[in-house]
Amino acid sequence: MSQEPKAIYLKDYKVPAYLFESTDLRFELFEDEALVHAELVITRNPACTASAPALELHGHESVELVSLSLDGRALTDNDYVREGEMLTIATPPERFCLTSTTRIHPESNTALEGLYKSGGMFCTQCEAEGFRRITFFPDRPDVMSVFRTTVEADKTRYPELLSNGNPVARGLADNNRHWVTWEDPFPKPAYLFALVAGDLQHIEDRFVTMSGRNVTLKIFAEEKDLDKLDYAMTSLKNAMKWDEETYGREYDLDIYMIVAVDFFNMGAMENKGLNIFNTSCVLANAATTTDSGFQRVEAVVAHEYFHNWSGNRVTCRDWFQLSLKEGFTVFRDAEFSADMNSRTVKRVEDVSLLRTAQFAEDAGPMAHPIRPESFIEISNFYTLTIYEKGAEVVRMVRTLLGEALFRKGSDLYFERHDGQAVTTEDFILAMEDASGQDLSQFRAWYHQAGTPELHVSDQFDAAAGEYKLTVKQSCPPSPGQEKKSAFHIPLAMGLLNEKGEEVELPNGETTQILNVTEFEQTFIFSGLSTKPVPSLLRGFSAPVKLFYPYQRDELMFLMAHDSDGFCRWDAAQKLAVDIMQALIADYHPDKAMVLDGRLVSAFRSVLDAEGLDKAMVSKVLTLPSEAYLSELSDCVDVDAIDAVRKFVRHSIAVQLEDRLRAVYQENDLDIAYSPDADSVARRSLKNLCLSYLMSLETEASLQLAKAQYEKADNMTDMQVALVLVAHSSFRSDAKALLADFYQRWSGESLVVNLWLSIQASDPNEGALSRVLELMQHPAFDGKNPNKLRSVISVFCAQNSTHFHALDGSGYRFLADRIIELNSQNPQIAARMLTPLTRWKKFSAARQALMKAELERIRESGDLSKDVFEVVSKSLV
Ligand code: 0A1
Ligand code: ZN
Repeated sequence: MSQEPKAIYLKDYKVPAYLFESTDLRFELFEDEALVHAELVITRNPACTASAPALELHGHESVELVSLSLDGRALTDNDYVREGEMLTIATPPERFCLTSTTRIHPESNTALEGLYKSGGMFCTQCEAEGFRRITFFPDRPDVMSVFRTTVEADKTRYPELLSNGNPVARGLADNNRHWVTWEDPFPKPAYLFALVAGDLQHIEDRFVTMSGRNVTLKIFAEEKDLDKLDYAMTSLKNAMKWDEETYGREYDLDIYMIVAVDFFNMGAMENKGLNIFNTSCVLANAATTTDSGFQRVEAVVAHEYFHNWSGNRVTCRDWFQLSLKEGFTVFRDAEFSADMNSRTVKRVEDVSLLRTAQFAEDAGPMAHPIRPESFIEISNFYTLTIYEKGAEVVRMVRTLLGEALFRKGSDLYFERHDGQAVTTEDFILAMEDASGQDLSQFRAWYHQAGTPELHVSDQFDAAAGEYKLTVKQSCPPSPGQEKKSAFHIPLAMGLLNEKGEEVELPNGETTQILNVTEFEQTFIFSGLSTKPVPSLLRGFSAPVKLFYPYQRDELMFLMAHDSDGFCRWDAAQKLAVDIMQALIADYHPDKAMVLDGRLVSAFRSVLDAEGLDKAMVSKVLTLPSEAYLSELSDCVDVDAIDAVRKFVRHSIAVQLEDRLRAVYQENDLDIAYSPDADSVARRSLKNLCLSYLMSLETEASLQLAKAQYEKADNMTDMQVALVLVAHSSFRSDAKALLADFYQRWSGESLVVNLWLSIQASDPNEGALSRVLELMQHPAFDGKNPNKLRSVISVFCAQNSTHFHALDGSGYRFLADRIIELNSQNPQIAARMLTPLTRWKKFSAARQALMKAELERIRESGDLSKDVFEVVSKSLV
């Protein structure tokens, strides 16, 4: 990079000077290049007030301009300026036709943006700014055009030629080539463009929409994966039905296609009518996919489908509005998954992710509001904040409005903005207009970063029968935002009397939403004879950190009595966290630890209780993760957290061994695999018991795990058994089982990824050299993001004692990989850098080592915008 990349600001937004009536593309695909012929009908935008505006088109430096003409007249270098990523034509006519031919190189495109090759097939990824790597075009979401696309390629290698919309013509060409033309009637921004050419097989089904239209559904994959497409098809049909019932949204084209590709930077992409998916988010069958894999497929298929309305029909004006489509769509897919499976379990999982990873992001150097003010590289902003916190903000809108008015608001939003590119402000305005509610103060959630903190205290006046809750809110500073204004926080709460019964609240119900709007506010409840125990932040009604000085006994009381499932789980988490934090603070390698017996008795009662949802039992009995304990620490003590977790897990296993074995047996049923919620719950409880038992490291538990591995008819049971043995101190059994597993599954790329991750997260001595060895294994491919994630990201995130080794070897390893990946795949490089950006959370010794590696990356030269932004912001 010759000069430092510059930031782009929301405040500089200008309406586009030209509109694109139609976009006609013709692709000629070859093994050593692709030619792209574009014919664009362009008119002045009446909304642009500039007098004689220039036409500005984006075009990446990798795009070779072969020819360019305006209304049939060939343009020369003197007619336009090409500088950086822009091609500018100074004063074009009011309405004209621009034709161009560009030459690009999909075969050597390792960034996986634009048109590239995944294995033997061509595919595209255009969001956010990939289209500029294909041809010259205004690559901004507020320029929408009707696309007509012809794809021409060799007939033998690429029998299937796909693009957005409906196929309208096809034919043969010379040299064993063929072509297909596709028309998409819905105007769309370039980021939703897609093309696929390959030797693909597909399954096909049909959906009849609520107005009686027939939609053909096709899911494409390589032939060997045809047996893994049914679950995605079922999920797609469920999602289509759910969106009709829940949001009144109907699908609009005659055909909906999904294609599975091996090489993909993210999870999947909602291109109009032609979704492209990472194989990891669409392929599933019992033999090769774990329960969480099945759930991911269901959620991602639904997510991309829901984008057809929240994203495609109504899109974003600019990339600062990314959460408009992503936050809303994540909220929609979370509710869908909650309806398909267990609602509380889904909530617990989402909150766990938010509280560990998103809160960490919100407290780190890359913290940004869900509607950022500026960025250097938009790819760096596909974050947990935009997606998950964005979904929480939409959830709060629903909580404040109530279900009926929220639906009225979403109907108004879709109706008012169908076919437009809009802003988060438009979303909030529709919600206000439909409900009559004032969301002025609520808007702070869109422009203030950081996780708000609520400090709650209480007072009981026995004589007056009055209970007072005082809530203080604050929010720590984040980059560029020293002081924050007060947020409008919906705080769902209830009160439990001494018998554990819910108290009736002023609204006549047992749960009430407190509108926290001031920095300090007191809420009074009267008519109480004894001091209640408060149940706070029910259902996790706001993405905040809530502090209330619960006694351990009160947490056990809430675990037993709270009517809110989320809060029952949270009480168990808080109890475990409280106990573990005390042990961590007091940790010394030579000092014996003692476990507060209350945790064991709480866990025992949960194991013994009749009729509890098994999925919830297993969530409650799962100890807080290392990542969560780290997030909660001001200064992360890696070794103490690791030692304390092991100690607590082992102590629980010792004291509950018989119960754990009994529950294991009760749930170890010999019935055929099904990914339904009850079966998933049963397996998760059984496997949790097995993991406690394996922490005893007895011969008996080893035999139990090995037996499970041998007899498993599904990947969930097999993988858990393998992890437990592979990470144990039974090294020869570990080696044998890993070898056996690879031998069985070497032909299944996604299963091999599990095999790689299991080894990369193995905490036994010598982890880093094992990782280096894995990277030499034939199963590893340094150009495939899934492989990189399975080895490198898993090592850094899930093998913390080795990643944080005090000799700095883990940090050095990661920095070396980033420097290599920076030019090959900048998006992945920047993403994988995250663990180093958290250096301020660690001891002085580790801080120095981490910082030194960040500096080394910064000095390594020729940084991509992606890596530059993350490194430079982290070093501030
Ligand atoms: N819009 C997609 C996410 C996505 C974003 C960028 C990509 O490539 C850089 C790919 C996919 C979604 O939300 O699913
Ligand atoms: Zn999305």
